[in-house]
Amino acid sequence: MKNLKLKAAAAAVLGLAMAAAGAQDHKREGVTPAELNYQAGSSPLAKEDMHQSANPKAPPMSKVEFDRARQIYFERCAGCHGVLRKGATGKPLTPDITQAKGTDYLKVFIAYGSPAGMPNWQTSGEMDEKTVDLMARYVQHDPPVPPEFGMAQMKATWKVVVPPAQRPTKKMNSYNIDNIFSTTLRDTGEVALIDGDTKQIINIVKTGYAVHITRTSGSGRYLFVIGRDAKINMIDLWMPKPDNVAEVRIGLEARSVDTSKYKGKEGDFSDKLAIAGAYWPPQYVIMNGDTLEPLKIVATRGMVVGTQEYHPEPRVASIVASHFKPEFLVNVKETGKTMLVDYSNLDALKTTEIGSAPFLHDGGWDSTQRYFMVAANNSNKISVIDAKDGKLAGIVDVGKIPHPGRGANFIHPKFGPVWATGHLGDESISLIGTDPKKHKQYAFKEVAKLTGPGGGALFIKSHPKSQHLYSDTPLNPDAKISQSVVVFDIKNLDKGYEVLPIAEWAGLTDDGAKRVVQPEYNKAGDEVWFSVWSAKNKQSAMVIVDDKTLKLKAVIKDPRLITPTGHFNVYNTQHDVY
Ligand code: DHE
Repeated sequence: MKNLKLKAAAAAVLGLAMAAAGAQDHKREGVTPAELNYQAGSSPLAKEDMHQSANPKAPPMSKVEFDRARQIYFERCAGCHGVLRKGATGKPLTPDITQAKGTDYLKVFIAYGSPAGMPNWQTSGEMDEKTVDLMARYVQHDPPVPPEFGMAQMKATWKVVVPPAQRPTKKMNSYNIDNIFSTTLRDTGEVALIDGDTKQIINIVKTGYAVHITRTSGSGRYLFVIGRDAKINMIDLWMPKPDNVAEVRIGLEARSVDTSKYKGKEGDFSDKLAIAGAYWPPQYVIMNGDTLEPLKIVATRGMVVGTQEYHPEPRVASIVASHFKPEFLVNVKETGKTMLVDYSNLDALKTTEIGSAPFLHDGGWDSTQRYFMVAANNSNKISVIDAKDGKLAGIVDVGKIPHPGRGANFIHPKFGPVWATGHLGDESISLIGTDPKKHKQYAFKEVAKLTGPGGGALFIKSHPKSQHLYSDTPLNPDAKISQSVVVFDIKNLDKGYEVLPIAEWAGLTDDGAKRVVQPEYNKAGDEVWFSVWSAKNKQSAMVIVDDKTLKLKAVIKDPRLITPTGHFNVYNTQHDVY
């Protein structure tokens, strides 16, 4: 009986939801499992203590219930609905909205999901009826606010393990450091430094929780690794055994880090400064490039492009260092703004604000390193930022939820230099012209669409010395697709793709997910490395393909390679080669 009632209510609510989705939010219809898995990553804020405020209009909740619900919210919901529930890629869930809907309506929504993208938490078996009831009551309470994280907290976490004066004055090892790969070991909070020449692990370095990316210093000597918990580790590749020399936390949750790379008339800034962007608190932090001492914190709270409404938690997504000026390009997700931050004088910080489209996420340079191509992912657009003239060069409509990583540059036989992105939400690969001088008619337009094997694509890559374009699809629900990559011959794109069964080549014997993630070239541009990513308790591996023959070249299997995801070649990362 109870079930029948719930089903009847569900039908009514879903009908309303569909109408609402159709009317206001047609772009989010038909959200794929790939998109949902990708965005519903656990937030380290789940572990932070927060204050429960008593809202008399909300259904009662004990402190124990509130804390349990808060933890679930930060593990499952905050990625889409935002820390303060003001809405991000998901809808806002503030008490004025949720109390008006009421507990029964919310329970149905949480249990059955919606065509606009809400997962069906109960019918998928992820939550039981009690948990759904708990969450329906929780979202009617005032959102608890995680603590701020300012200079005092940062300084308390800042450690210089080896001070600059005690570091080597020259390279003290025989590694070809240009060809070292820093491989994220996501679930152990470590990176594996792998010698690209011998394929041997040099060291496993302890880092922050669920490491996200590695970037290199301007000189290529140091690696900067950032964890989801906003901890940065600085690794010195000149040490006899490269290891951690400094660390700091710049917030409670983060994804991006980079270093100053400009050398020119205003000075040589390589290795001088580092920068990292936080998801919470919404801020970026500029640090000393030698020691990670935090120097300057800048908040990103502000107005959304277009609507010009205030957003209380615009997260900092990709950050990249300009080669044209002493500037960092800081992409602020929810407000849809790229801040060009002039770091030549931190006491009189000048910032150029370029608005394009909300949900700026990942991106990379065109081949001249003048235009930064950044995915406004939930807007289905690529914004093009001209780092030389400090202006918006274009906004390009592409497929559903573009996800380029840093994208791929190559010369198209007809359209000249192009930059490519794959998509999380569909099988297309968009090619965008990037040469406004010699191929003006194609510049910053989608000039062609290739067809990949399906949605769930995360990373795409090419190399100036390669004839190939590789695209992965680790979040595709079909294991055959998520466990392989496709390769296009860039001189014969019409021929379609060839499939490389990377996970099969790894020869793993257990039943792990074996998702194949992120093509990354070696320095010479004649090998392409992939992670075969399984859960923490399953075997994973790295697979290396010969780029000329597209045949298997090597497999690295080691019990220490737990949950490898991104892997970053030192030279290619230092010089932005992709
Ligand atoms: Fe990432 C890049 C954020 C999920 C692996 N990821 C980025 C960047 C951002 C970001 C902002 C750009 C950094 C830069 O260039 O400065 N990623 C997020 C999320 O918010 C999201 C959706 C959910 C989350 O909770 O983290 C998310 N990312 C993932 C994954 O699930 C991946 C596959 C595995 C993991 O580590 O969790 C993943 N993200 C990566 C990698 C890069 C990245 C490997 C760097 C790509 C590159 O080529 O530079």
